Amino acid sequence: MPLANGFLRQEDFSSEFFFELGFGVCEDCSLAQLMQNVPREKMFHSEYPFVTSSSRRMTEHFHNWADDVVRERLSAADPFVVEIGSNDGTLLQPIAALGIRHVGVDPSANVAALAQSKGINTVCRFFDEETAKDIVHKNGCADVVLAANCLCHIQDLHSLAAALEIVLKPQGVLIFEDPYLGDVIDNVAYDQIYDEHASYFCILSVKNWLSPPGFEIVDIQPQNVHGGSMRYVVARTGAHAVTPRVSVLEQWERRRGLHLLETYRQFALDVNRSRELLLAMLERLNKEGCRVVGYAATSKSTTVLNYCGISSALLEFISDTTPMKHGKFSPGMHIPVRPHEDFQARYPDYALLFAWNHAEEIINNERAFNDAGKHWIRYVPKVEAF
Ligand code: JHZ
Repeated sequence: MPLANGFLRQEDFSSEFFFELGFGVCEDCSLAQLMQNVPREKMFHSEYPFVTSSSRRMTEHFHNWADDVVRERLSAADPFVVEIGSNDGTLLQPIAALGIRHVGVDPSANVAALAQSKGINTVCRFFDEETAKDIVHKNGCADVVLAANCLCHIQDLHSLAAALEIVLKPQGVLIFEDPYLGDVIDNVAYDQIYDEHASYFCILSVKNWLSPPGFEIVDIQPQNVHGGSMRYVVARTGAHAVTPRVSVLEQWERRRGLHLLETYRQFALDVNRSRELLLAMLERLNKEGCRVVGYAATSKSTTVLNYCGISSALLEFISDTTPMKHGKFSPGMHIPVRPHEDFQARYPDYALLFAWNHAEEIINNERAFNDAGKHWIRYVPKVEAF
């Protein structure tokens, strides 16, 4: 597999980086994880092409979350908030606008600069123990540490726990959100598996990871974004009351077998079947002479295109709204990425929805596409055209 966000120019095809994408689960701690990690500097750098605010729905989601944090968690005098993986500052923006002390941490210089340009205090580096010490030295410890779709990107979870011990106040909370393993398995959302996502969390694995260093999950809140995410509220053991929701979900995970190898063997069969069905549909449409275009050059699309072997013979181009991706080619399969205007200028017969997680927002924005008698193709939770 190539890098999920490794959109590249033609002159860079010959030096493209590949690695073996393997997905496994630890029978001791239940952590679903990549079997081989890519060096972090290869993925997060000064040309990181994903910008959080690329979805209006996600921007609303993050602003609502920030409002909840301000209302429920920042009653201390002169509170201080840290965000790990702050990208363009979308989540911190409402907090910064209230004059609350904050710092965002992100290793990708281009997105960190976007946040800085909006007045969000941002340090451009990886979050680890050294970064935590520096933050505490300059600002004191944090009341709240936030992380949105970020902790699953951090490969060394033990070092991360040590950094959290350094940065959090005794009564402080870590609130993080990541795609939920239960939804990945249930919806056969295998495209969530790619280089950046080192871990695929559930209650069972988060508990096993964070209990030894002295933390516990005090609350969980399922989120209807990115195809099913989980928000975990974590505190030092005994510091806050634990809601019954945590054990209810843990029991469901055991019944669902998220700790059992046989669950993942079945998942592998389901993933294989999904590939067969999608390829069969694309090949049939190709034979019938239909034009098919990809919609949104997501990180997830890299897994689907390369795993299924979908080339530009089956997919004319991929439409995307991110200027940094335009004129480049998709990682591995080298399908051209073009501006959204090219999609609108001449509708294809079918659009393969790589951003199925934003389906509601996109289908609503593109009503004219369906009205013109054109069709979407989706492959999560099942392969279908509509
Ligand atoms: P989207 C990213 O994954 C990367 P991706 C990251 N690794 C992660 O963990 C998840 O987010 C959470 C385009 N788009 O949000 C813009 C349109 O073209 O599913 C972006 O290129 N039109 C941090 O990349 C891409 O989709 C639209 O109307 O899978 C973003 O895709 C919309 C809404 C998006 O994330």
